[in-house]
Amino acid sequence: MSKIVYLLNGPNLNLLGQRQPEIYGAETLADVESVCARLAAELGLDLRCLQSNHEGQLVDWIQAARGTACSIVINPGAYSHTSVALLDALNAFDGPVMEVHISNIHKREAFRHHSYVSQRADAVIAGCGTEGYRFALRRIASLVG
Ligand code: CA2
Repeated sequence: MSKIVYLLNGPNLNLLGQRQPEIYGAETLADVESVCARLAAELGLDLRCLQSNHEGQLVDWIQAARGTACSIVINPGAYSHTSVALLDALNAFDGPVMEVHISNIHKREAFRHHSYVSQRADAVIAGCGTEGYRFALRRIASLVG
């Protein structure tokens, strides 16, 4: 079985480490991706890191993961709260889906409390900072390993 895992980050997450460190921490997205790639390798997983500000691009990548990747880790950013298209795309993917939010979306504005993606996600990690991505990878390793 493939050990490829897609790590998808949605809109504005390219700005990590540049603004709002009190909410999202000080690490850049490049920092997060390189730490995750190292952990994934230790866990025997092959990580593909992708970020886009565009909903359709994220849909295309989720479709590309079908038949290629064993699992998806996704922080859909604000599209979590709006996108039926991401939910539909994830529903067409067969492996485990881990939804990660750096902040605790339930402690924030009411409009962040609902995520369409959570209806498909096998696990939802919120409020653990960027460590949440690493928790997701460890969970994948125990599911597919
Ligand atoms: O907590 C999370 O990871 C979120 O998915 C982040 C999204 C937000 O819309 C979700 O409700 C929760 C926003 C990401 C924006 O990231 C920035 C990082 C630094 C500076 C500005 C934005």
